[in-house]
Amino acid sequence: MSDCLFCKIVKGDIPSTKVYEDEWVYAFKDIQPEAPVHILIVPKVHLDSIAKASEKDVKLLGHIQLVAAEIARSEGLEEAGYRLVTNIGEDGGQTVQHLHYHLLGGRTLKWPPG
Ligand code: DGP
Repeated sequence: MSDCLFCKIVKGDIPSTKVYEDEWVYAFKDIQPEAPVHILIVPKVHLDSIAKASEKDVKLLGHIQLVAAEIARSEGLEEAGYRLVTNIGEDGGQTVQHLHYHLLGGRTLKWPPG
């Protein structure tokens, strides 16, 4: 999508601090970190949110979660734990309409979130 912020970041049209990249996925540091480690993991193809995913996306979605675990490992979060979360829609707190998972860690996270 030409006017999508995260599509522009994936393409390199808007700068970001890259953490990981492969054929399907791009991961970068969140511009407004809510924890010492706050990384966004996005598919390179545009999908509005998990609510718009379908059976054809199953492999991609599984891949994203394994990538998230690998990034968490490389950030040294595995032992203490971390959170992987995706916001959906207005009430879910989604502000960017391109599917993204927040990987948060480096401090004790409260539950439930606000
Ligand atoms: P959400 O509220 O779940 O849609 O999360 C969107 C996140 O995207 C939010 O934590 C802030 C982050 N963000 C917004 N604009 C930019 C940007 O231009 N660069 C980076 N790195 N992160 C951004």
